[in-house]
Amino acid sequence: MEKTWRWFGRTDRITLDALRQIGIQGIVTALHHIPNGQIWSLEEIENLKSFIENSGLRWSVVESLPVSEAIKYGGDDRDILIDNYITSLENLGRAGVKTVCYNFMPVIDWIRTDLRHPLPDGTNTLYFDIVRFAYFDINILKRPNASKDYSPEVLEKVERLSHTITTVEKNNLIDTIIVKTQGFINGNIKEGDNAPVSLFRKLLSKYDGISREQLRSNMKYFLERIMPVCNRYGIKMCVHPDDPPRAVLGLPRIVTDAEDLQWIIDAVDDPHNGITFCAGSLSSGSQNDVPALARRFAHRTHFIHLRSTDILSNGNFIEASHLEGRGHLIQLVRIFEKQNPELPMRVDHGKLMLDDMDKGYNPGYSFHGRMLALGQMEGVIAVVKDEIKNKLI
Ligand code: DNO
Repeated sequence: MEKTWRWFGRTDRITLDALRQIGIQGIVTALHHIPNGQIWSLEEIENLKSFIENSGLRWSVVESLPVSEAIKYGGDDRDILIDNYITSLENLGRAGVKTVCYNFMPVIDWIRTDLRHPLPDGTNTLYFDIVRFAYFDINILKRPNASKDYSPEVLEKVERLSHTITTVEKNNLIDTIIVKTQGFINGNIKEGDNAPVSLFRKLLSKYDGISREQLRSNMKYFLERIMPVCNRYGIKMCVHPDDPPRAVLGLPRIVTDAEDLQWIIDAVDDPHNGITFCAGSLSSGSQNDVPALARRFAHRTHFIHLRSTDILSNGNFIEASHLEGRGHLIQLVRIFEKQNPELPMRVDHGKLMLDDMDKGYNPGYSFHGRMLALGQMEGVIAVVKDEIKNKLI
């Protein structure tokens, strides 16, 4: 596997020189300063590409070229936005950056309720608490009929929480769910936006009446339009699974499990229409057997996120060590190394540890935590390469 690292551009406090020192080969990044929906010019792309290459690295993967909301809900301006998307793809193709990660999650990308969940060893990790999430949905967002989406046990706990939760905790919840996890990945809401909750409600309303089938048909429409260009330039598109892989806040989600992944690759049967195998997102869905998914979809996987989670008995989930948990990363390395030893992989979501704590890194993107995970994965990859070489597997 090619060892890559998500780097947030020139303002990232983790430098490319530091990444070379820890053995990184390829960079995963985006033109983060260009607003969602606008064209990535050839000049801007080449500029960043040379900056990366001047440090002895390569720009391996774009994560993400964001898909605008109107493409997802099928708004009047979707064709213009798809035209812009295609122009950006053509420019990436001309510049030779040919693996592009994207997602098709309506309104909200990845979801957590706690970005600093303390672990017994003194480190912090990311956490999803179903009761706090339901509290946000029912009592803060006040989404009509939201309580229908939760079990009686969860609703009872939400009721109890509503008597004890403080204003600070409520604000943190809003900040975590719709601001801090979204802004840095070119999401819909960013730090400093006024009245994020009402902004969020407005976005949700765009999806009134949009069913799972409709969202699928909008995705197919998008894929049918971009695939000829991907073919011409050899661009591998890879859709990121929904995190967590299930419907949330009344929004459909369509990249959740084996059936969805199969539907996507069948929607336009072209090798350029592929998957980002994010073991972390997939493992947080109890329906998913992650190694089985890897075996089934390795042939269409263009990019891998090595990360793992554990689902707790109360339905919450937590990031697991990269060597443990439902992601079964050791098995995945075996599957993917055999499939294609050139596949780019990045470790995803490290813990906050040592002097990561006060650096203000984007949530999940610590330095030491990710470096530890990278070291662990490198060890696994070395063992697997040795197994393959000596025909042990
Ligand atoms: C979070 C990430 C996602 C991912 C996008 C890809 O840490 O895994 O935000 O980058 O969904 O489009």
